[in-house]
Amino acid sequence: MKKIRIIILALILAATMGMTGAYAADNADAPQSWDVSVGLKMSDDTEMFSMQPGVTYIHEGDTVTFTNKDMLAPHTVTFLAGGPPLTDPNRPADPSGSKWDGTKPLDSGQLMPGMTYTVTFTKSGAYAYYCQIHPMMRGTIVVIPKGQLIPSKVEQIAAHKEHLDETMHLAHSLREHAGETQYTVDGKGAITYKVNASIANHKVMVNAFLPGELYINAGDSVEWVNSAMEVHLAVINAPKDIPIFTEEGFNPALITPTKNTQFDGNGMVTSGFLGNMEPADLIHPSYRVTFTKPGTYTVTDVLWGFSGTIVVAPKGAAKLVVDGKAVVTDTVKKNGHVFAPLRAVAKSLNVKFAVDSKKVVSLGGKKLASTGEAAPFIKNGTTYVALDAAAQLLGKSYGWDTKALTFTITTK
Ligand SMILES: [Cu+2]
Repeated sequence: MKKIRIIILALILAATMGMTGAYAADNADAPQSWDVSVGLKMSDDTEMFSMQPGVTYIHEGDTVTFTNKDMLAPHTVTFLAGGPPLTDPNRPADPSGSKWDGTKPLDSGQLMPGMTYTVTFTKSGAYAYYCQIHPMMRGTIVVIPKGQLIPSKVEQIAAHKEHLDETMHLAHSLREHAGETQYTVDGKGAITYKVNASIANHKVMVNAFLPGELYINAGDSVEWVNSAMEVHLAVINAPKDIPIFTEEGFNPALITPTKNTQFDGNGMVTSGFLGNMEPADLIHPSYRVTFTKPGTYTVTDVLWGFSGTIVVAPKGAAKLVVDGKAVVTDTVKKNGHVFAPLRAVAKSLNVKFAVDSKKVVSLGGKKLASTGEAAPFIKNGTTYVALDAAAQLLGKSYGWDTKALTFTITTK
C-alpha cells in the first residue's frame, strides 16, 4: 500500500513541478558541477528506470546534482558507503547541498519528479548508489583526485547521448513487438486477446496500451496484462475526471475490479490495480473482460493518463483491418471470399473508385473482374467487392485469419 500511495502522490506532484539542471562550462581548475537523471522521461510514453548516466567521473570538490526526471515515480539517491541497507524508517534524510566524504551513508529521502538533490564529493573513491524504492536503479560516482585526468564533460555527455539513442531504439522495438495483435483460443473456440498495460524490460518502460487499438468480435475477450514495474489501471467507460481519491483513500470504484466481466457496453468496468507486486489482494497481474455488444470503447489508465481503444464487431462478422487500423464496415462472407462495401474499401485503401455503365467496378483506375466467385455484387443498393480481389488488383499484401475472422491489408 505504502508504495502505491507514494506513486499516487508523485502523480499529483509531477504536474506541479518543473525540472532543473544544466551543464556548466568545462574549467580545469574550478570545481565543476555534473548532472545525473534519476529515472528519465524520454518521450510522451517512454521512460528509463535507471540512473543516467550510470557512471559519472568527477574530481574531488565537484558537485553532482541528481534530478528526478521520471514521469510519476518518486526515487531516492542513497549511498550506503559499504554498509547495509538503511532499515530505520525514522532515519532523517540528509539535506541537499551536503559535502560528503564517502565514510557514512547518505540518503536524499524521497525525491518527487522534478526535485533535485545536490552532493559535493570531497574524497576520491568509487561510490555506488541506488534508489531504495526501486533497488535495480543503480549508479556509480567515480571521484578522482584533483589534477588527474577524467573523461571530459563533452566526452561523458557524448557517450551518454549514444547510450540514450540506443535505448530509444530498444524502446521502439519493444513497442512494435508488444503492439502486435496476440490472442489465444480455448478448447471451445473462445478467443482472448492480450493487451499490455505498459511494457518494460530492464532498461526502459513504455507507458501505453499495446496494441493501442484492437478489433474484436462480440463474444471475444480482452485480457489486460501488466508485466512492468508500476501499477496500472484499465478502465472501460471511465467518466471524465473520476477522482482517484475519495475521503477514505483510493476511490473504491476504481481499485475494486468489476465483478461482472461480461461487458454489454453500459457502465464502467475497472481492472483494479494491475501489477506484479504486493499486496496480492489489491494488485493482480491481469484482468479479463468479455465484450458482448458491438461498439467502440475507450479504455483508460486513469493513473497514468493514457488510453486505448477496443472496437467490437458483431459476433461472427468478418473484420477488415488496414495498416493495423480497424475499418468499421459491414462485411459479407460469400464463396470463400470476404466482401465489403466498395466505398469503404476504396476509402480505407486511399484510392478512387468508379462503377461504369456496364456495372464494371474499378479501384485506383484498375478494373475488377466482373465474373467469377470474387466478382462484385449489389446488395440493398450497395456495391460489395471482394477484399482479396481488391488487394490483389492494387498490388497490396493481405491475409485472412480464419480464427480471429480478420482480413488484413497492408498498404505500406
Ligand atoms: Cu526509484
